[in-house]
This record gives sequence, structure tokens and C-alpha cells, in this order.
Amino acid sequence: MFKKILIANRGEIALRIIRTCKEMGIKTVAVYSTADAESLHVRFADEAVCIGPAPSSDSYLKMSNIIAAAEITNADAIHPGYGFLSENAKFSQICEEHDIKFIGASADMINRMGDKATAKATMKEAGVPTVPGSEGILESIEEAAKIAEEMGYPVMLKATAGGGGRGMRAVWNPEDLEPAWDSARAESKAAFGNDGMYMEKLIEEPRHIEIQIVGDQTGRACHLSERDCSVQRRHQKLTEETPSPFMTDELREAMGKSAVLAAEYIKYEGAGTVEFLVDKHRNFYFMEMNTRIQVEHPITEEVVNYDLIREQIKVAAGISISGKNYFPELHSIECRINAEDPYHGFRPSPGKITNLHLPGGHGVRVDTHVYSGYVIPPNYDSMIAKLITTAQSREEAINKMKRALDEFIIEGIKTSIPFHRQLMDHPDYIAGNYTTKFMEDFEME
Ligand code: MV4
Repeated sequence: MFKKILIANRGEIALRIIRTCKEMGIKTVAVYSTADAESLHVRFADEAVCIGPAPSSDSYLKMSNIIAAAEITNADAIHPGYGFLSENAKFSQICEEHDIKFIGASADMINRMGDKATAKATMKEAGVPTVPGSEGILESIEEAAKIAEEMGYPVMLKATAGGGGRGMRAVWNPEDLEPAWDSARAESKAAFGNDGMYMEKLIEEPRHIEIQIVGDQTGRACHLSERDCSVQRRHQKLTEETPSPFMTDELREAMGKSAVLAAEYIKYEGAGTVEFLVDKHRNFYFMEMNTRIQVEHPITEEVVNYDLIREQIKVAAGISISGKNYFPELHSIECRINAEDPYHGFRPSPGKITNLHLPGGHGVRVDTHVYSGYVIPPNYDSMIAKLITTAQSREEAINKMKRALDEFIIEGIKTSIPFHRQLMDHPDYIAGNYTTKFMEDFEME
């Protein structure tokens, strides 16, 4: 087992990892930018190394400084959390070359799953359901037009180097195909240096339902059931829940099997997430595979009583999993509390938290790094806390979420709490009747 883990991240996820390391008797090293000198992950780690100034590119993304911090503190592993370098193949490779265990996917795995057309082709070979469309990258607009005619409109053009909605265009009729092709390729070239495009039949009003998986070094994998992440705004998840209100036992069985099939086919090691699109007929299709721990992992932990960070560390240390799958015993909802103003287009609202009271009580979990007097730096993403409520039923979990949101005091900045409070009163949300289109029609009162 590792003696010392360097956490190459900040905020709530850095704290989350430090907590589990401490419970496992593993020493921790925090890295921080000058803007985070007063952050809690610095305070709670056993050691802390400043790796640079505020901009991420000079600190949390600066591979040389992070590796140097690991060397001088003699860390034997690095946990990247999510975001930053968590899915950076080069960083995974550099860790391996420095004989530092990267608690995440190998460079090869990151590359294979990061190239969306390759990931999809791999999943198709494995027998995982995929959306009908082109066989890999499209060679020309003529080929795109031909396939679109064969499939019928609407279609979805996707950048193979994209993901999370970037470099994607829905095309509803033939005359719109070429302009969409040109703009998507230009956007992808500019953003990723790669303009490879593929095409799929457009799935209308899909749900985003993802399956948590864990694979070990023997090539065995298990799943921990689903998370419904359909409530998103501009591809940013706002709230997630498990079980999905759209799920049936048969669908969970089938999706879980597919996710394990996918993970074992690619010999996936560590914690990962297989994302699916689910249409209104409950057909599910592979969308993407994420090779990192995700923001929303706590709702899974709460309903199957399992510490995902602990399992990530154990698997990275060579400990095998049992292979048992996990099914929700409870219902859990996460609301992402962002320093944003929902009354003004969710615009960022950084600044000093002048007063803070966190909700508590049975079934309430708050994963956060903020404290009264904490100044939210403008350099990083706007999420400041995750409020998770867990209960025997969805109705009770919603009720508990309302009570917890009402109890959550954050003064000095605007937050998305008022949005979440109104969401919990929204008839379609309460009915579990929402898809990825839900936020297009949502209006704050
Ligand atoms: C789709 C789709 C409809 N049809 N693919 C969005 C980001 C990336 N994960 C893939 N996404 C989509 N792919 C086909 N063939 C609709 C989306 C989509 C979406 C998916 C999940 C969650 C939110 C979304 C918001 C807009 C579009």
C-alpha cells in the first residue's frame, strides 16, 4: 500500500481525497497555488508544496512543478482528482516514467477513450449498444451527406477529439449539413488541433444516464449502478440523482451488464464512468467513457455504502475487487452549489464569504472546502460545495434537500442555491419527468 499520496488538485475534491487517505493511514501532500495558500486542503494535508501562481496553467496544470513536488516529498503516488490533469495522457505517462503511481488510467487508456470515434468503435466491437452512424471518422462532406441521406435526418456531427458537447452540431436538414460541417471542424481544429468528425443518428430528448464502474489489475470489473445527470445547462451538470427516476430493473440490469462488458473488454483499471444516452423508448447507447473519478461520485457512495476514493487507491495498489455489483438501497440527490447568480444568467460571483452555515442532520452530506471568511478566487471553476441528501425514497430525498437548502447560509456572494430550491418545487422535476432538454425551458421566478 502507498505510504504517501500527493493530491494534484484543489477545493472539495482535494479534501475528499485527503479524508480517505487519513482513514487509510496514508500520508498526504497537498499542492497549491499562491491563490490557495489559505485553502483547507493545505491545512489538512500532512505536507503542502506551493507549485506556482494563481493561473492554472502555471500551477495545477504545471506538470513539471507537480512532479517536482512529488519528488521532494517522496510521494509514491499521485491522485489527480477530476478536471486539471486527471485525463491528461502525457501526465499519466510522466508519472509512470518517474515511478510514481498515477491513481487513474494509463496514457494508452486515456488516449483510446479520449478519442471519441475510437472509443465508440471499441465499444461496438465489445458488443455495447452504440448510436447508428458513420464507421469512424468521415473522410469528406460528400461521405457525410451520403450517410445522412441513408440514415435520414436529423443527425449529429461530433468531433472525435471533442466530448462534453464541444465540437458537436445537430443537423436537421440537408442544406444545413455543409455549414455545420465547416463550423464544427473549424471549432474542433481550433480547440483540439484535430478536426476529425464522425456522425450519428440524432437521439431526440435523451436522458444522460451514466454507470459507475471499478476495474482491477486482473481485468475484472464491477458496476455500482447509475446516476441520472440529465439536468445540465450548457453541458454543465447542475444536479444528479440515483436511482434514475426513468430506470427500470431490466434497464439497470442491461446497462450495468453493458458497462461491465465495456470495462472488461478494454481491461479498464480504476474507477471510471460509462456514459449512455437513453431515448424515450428506454433504448440506451454508449456516449463516452470517463477515465476519472467524477464530481457526482458521492450519490453513488451514499446509496451503495462504498468509498469510491478508497477503492481507487486500493486498486491502484494492486488489490483485487470481488467482482460483486452494487445496487441502490436508498435514494440520493446532489445539488452543485456554485458561486453564480441564477437571476443573472448564472454569471460568476466570486468574492469573500462573510457568513457561512452548512446544513446537517440525518441524510445530509456537504462536500466543500469553503469556510466563513474564505475568499473565492476568480481563477478556478465556480463550484464551491456539493449538497447531497439521501433517504429511503425519492420524495423524502427531495424533501430533505428542500430543508437543507433552506438551512444553507452563504452570505457575501451570490450562489445557485435559489435555483436548486426552485428546482425542487418544479412539477416536472418532482415527477421525475425531465430530459437533457429540461433546462432550455426553465425560468427563475
Ligand atoms: C448526442 C445527443 C443526441 N444524439 N448524440 C452531449 C455531450 C456529449 N456527451 C454527447 N452529447 C449528446 N450527444 C446523439 N447521437 C445529445 C447530446 C446532448 C447531451 C447529452 C447528454 C447530456 C446533455 C446533453 C446536452 C445536449 C446534447
